[in-house]
Amino acid sequence: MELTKEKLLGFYETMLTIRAFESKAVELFADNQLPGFVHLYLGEEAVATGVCGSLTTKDYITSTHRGHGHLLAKGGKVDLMMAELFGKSTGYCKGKGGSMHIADVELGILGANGIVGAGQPIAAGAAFACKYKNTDAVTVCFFGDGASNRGTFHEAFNMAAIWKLPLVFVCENNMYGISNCQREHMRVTDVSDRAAAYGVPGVTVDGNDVIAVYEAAAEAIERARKGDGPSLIECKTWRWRGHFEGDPGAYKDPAEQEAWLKKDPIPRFEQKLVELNYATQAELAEIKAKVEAQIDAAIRFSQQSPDPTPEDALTDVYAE
Ligand SMILES: Cc1ncc(C[n+]2csc(CCOP(=O)(O)OP(=O)(O)O)c2C)c(N)n1
Ligand SMILES: [Mg+2]
Repeated sequence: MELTKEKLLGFYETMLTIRAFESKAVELFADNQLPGFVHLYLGEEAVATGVCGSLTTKDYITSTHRGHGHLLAKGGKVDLMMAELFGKSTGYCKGKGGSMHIADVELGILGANGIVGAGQPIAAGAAFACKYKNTDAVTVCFFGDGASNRGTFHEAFNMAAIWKLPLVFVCENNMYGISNCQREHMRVTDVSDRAAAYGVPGVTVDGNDVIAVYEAAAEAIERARKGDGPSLIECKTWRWRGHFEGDPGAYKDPAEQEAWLKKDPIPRFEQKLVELNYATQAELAEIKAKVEAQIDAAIRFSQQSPDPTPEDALTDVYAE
C-alpha cells in the first residue's frame, strides 16, 4: 500500500490520540477519578499505529492488559473507552469491565485481556475460523516480551505454523515484564529468533519508528492474507511509565530511561513529515488541537455519564 500524505497524517493523528488519551489517564488516575488499574502505553504508540495501518475492520486483533493503544489504533471509540475507564454505564462494558476488558467485535477488536498470554490462543482460533470460512481476513496478536515466555505463545505459534494460519504475532518488546528486565527473563536477545523454532519468518524492527513498523507489518499481513501463513514481528520499544499507574519503576536504570525518552516516536515522526514536505508545522498543530478537543470531549462525556446501578451487577452475566 502506497504511503500517501493522507495515510501518513492518519498515522500522526492515531499516535497523538493514543498519547493524549494516555496522558489524560495519568492525570485522571492521580486525581482518583479512575477506579481499577491502568497499564499505560505511553512511548509505544508507533507499534499499534504502524501495525493497524494495514488492517481494516474485517481483520481481527487480540490485545493485552496494556491495550488502549491497540484498541484506539484499530478504531475503538474514544468516548466509550474513556467512559469504561471511568467505570460509567456508557462505557464499552457498561462500566463493569474497566481498562482490561474492552472489546468491540464489530471493529474486529477481540478484546483487551488481563491474563498474560491469553490473547495468543484466541488469535489462533480467530485466524483458524477465517481460514475455515475462506475469508481473506488476517488476525494480529499483540503481546509483550514477558508473554513470549508463556506456554500459550509456543502452543499457538506451533499450531499457526503447521496450519498456515493467517496470523501475525506482534511482540512489543518494551524490555520489561513488570520489574523483570528482558536480559534477566530470557536467554535470547531478540524475541524474533523464536520464530525459527516454528519454521516461520521472524524480524526485529525499531518499534519507535512508525514507518519501520508499518513496512514490516504490511509485508507480514500481506503474506498471511495470501495464505502463506504466520510470522513474527518483534518491535523494540520502551514503556515510559511504571508497569501500572502507581508503580514508581525504581528497578529501571535512570540513564536507560533517559536515553529511551529521547527516542520518543512522535517528535521523530513529526520531523520526518516536515522534512519530507508531507506537512507543515501549522498542519500538525491543527491535528494536535483536533485530537486534544476530542479527548477533552470524551472526558466530559464520561464525567457526565451515570454510574451503573447495583441491579446492573446481575445483567450481562450469562450469554442469551
Ligand atoms: C497468566 C498471568 N500471569 C501473570 C500475570 C501478572 N502479570 C501482569 S502483566 C505481567 C507482565 C507482562 O509483561 P509483558 O508481557 O512484557 O507485557 P508489558 O506489561 O511489558 O506490556 C505479569 C506477569 C498475569 N496477569 N497473568
Ligand atoms: Mg514487556
